Amino acid sequence: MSDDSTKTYSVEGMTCGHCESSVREEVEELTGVESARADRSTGLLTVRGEGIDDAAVCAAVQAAGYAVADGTTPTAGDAARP
Ligand SMILES: [Cu+2]
Repeated sequence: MSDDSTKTYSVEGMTCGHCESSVREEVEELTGVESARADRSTGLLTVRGEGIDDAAVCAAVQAAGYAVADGTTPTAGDAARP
């Protein structure tokens, strides 16, 4: 029944655990987002959910005080990941 997918974005400017949680909390408030994970060591934001809106994710990241890197190509269809 679920049509989950995972998208990955590059986020600039995360330097500590607080940065990670700021980004994660903003993104997790978005409609359709089931969970989000930010990793400062790779600079990657992984968002899992249904009908994820790229523009909304970018706006949420900006609201947290960071930026999604230009040229990020969201990857869709990784639903099979455990
Ligand atoms: Cu920080």
